[in-house]
Amino acid sequence: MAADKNNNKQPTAAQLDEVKEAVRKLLHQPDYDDGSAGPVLVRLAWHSAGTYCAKTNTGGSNGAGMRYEKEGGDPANAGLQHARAFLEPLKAKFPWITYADLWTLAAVVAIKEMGGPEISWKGGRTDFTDDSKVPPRGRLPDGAQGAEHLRFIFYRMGFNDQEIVALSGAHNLGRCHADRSGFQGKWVNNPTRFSNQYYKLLLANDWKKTTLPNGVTQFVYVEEEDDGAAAAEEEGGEKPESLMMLPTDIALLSDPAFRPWVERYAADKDLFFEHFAAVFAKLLELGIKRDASGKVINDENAEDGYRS
Ligand code: CCH
Repeated sequence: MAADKNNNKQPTAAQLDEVKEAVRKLLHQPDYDDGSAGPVLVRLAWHSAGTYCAKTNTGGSNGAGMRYEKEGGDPANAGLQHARAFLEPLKAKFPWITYADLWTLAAVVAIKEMGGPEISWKGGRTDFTDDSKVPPRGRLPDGAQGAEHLRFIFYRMGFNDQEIVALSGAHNLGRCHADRSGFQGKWVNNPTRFSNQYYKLLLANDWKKTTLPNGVTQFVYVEEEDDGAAAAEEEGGEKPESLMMLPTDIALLSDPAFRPWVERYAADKDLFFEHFAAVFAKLLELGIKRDASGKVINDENAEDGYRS
């Protein structure tokens, strides 16, 4: 973003580059999960934006409401304190950037760095100074449910069926943690590499419904010997764990409007990247009103983060 001489509070392109470089540097976390902070940073941005309700024009990534217990304590956000903690030193180093901008920008940088597409990102989000505008809990999807629930949640934000399937491709990244969501495991063998593998695996495998010791139901596929050995080698000799899908992921296969998009994205990585970049950029802009210069104007009472 170029410096705007009428609004000297906007960061310069050089300032933003410094933040992006700092995000790239923090992604490598050898002692965390699969060695990268990337996946959980992507989930942070998604959950910050995914509270949006088009009808009431509430929620969305503006405000960084997850800093408050009202939103941060939503059981759907369990584990995202790790993502916020990863970014805290950057907020200290670059106090001019708002949390709302930092969380969304970090995801865009992480996706690119993990081999994904370039996603357009605009800054200028403000941070709430109290929790009065924080959206109610319960707006984020529940992995135990099916297609109807996905439509209920994503139509509320203004997405269509194709966009729901494209967004779901983020499950190429990261994993489920029993102590966060109750689900357990990763969707793909290399969960720190952005690809269309998730769709390929959805279609290629015979997913078996299983109930975990904690009573949670998910779907698993245990790899064949050969694939397992290759994956183990790739991951440094560790025994391969079985891959998993949430009931909501499996719903993409059984629904007649979702499935054709799963098939297209499995067959065409470039199409998936193009559609994912567009829909993720849209997600991050939900609920953000800008004037002609791009300045965010929807929250006149919020602290302006660019006042250093
Ligand atoms: Fe997701 N996701 N997600 N998800 N998600 C989980 C983890 C990640 C659902 C449920 C879960 C999106 C959509 C959905 C990521 C990105 C996106 C987990 C495990 C559950 C459960 C959490 C845990 O235990 O740590 C459901 C239901 C939906 C419905 O559509 C969308 C959209 C995105 C982004 C565009 C990422 C990334 C992760 C991995 C996080 C990590 O910590 O590794």
